[in-house]
Amino acid sequence: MARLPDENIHPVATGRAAETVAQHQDPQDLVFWSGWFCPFNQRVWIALEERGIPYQYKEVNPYKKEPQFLMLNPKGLVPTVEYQDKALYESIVLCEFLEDAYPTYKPSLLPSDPYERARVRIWIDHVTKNMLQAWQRLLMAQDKAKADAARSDLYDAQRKFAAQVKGPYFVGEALSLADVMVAPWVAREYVLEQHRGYDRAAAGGEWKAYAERLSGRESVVKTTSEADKLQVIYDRYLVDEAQSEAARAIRSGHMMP
Ligand SMILES: N[C@@H](CCC(=O)N[C@@H](CS)C(=O)NCC(=O)O)C(=O)O
Repeated sequence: MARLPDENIHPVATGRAAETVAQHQDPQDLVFWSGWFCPFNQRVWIALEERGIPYQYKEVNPYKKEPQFLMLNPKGLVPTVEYQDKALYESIVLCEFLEDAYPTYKPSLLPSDPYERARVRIWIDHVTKNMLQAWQRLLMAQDKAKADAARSDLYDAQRKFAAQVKGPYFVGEALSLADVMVAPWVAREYVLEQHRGYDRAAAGGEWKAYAERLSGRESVVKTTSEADKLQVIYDRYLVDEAQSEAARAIRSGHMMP
């Protein structure tokens, strides 16, 4: 019998992420409605931290679909942002919004060169359509054939992405949104290593070096909670009992929401 996904979720961020939460309690123009465990959410959190944008952190459990939260985001998903009392959502849209709404906060995470900006967006699309789908399929795979296929697709997606990384980051010296979009899943690769026979090196030396660099980045570390709290959530996916929108989508062969 599948348990509801909110039952065992630790209610708030822990470890380094809890320290970051504590520093962002004062009211601000921007309220960040966050689920500490969510990788989509962490994208926005990393962007906020990288750029030093003032924000007020508020924790929400998106699985409860509370009416007040659904009024902000009809999908009932984190991340959600309230900016000057108007609500926005979708992690990629939100990161782009932060670029538009806070142009004076440096560094920008989009390169100034139009070609490079477009290249960043092309490879974010690759992350969405290829890398994350394979990641989630591998996480939820219940037999060897499915796991092997998903792992191979994931290595392929990571290898292709790594070939585009100019180094040390996607566009060169500066961090960009291409890196931000990948970082939360890189920081969670240990789950696949421990449970799904994943090996970073099998995606190639370029991916391995890039992934190590990215997961050690301060903005990633300071928005990451303790591994044992995260494991409770991943346990549900590993036995294919998760009831999130993402789990349902992967189970039925669709793209994640
Ligand atoms: N496409 C969305 C995905 C966000 C998402 O799936 N968030 C999950 C947590 S990681 C959520 O809120 N799940 C609640 C649910 O599935 O009911 C984005 O990029 O922001």
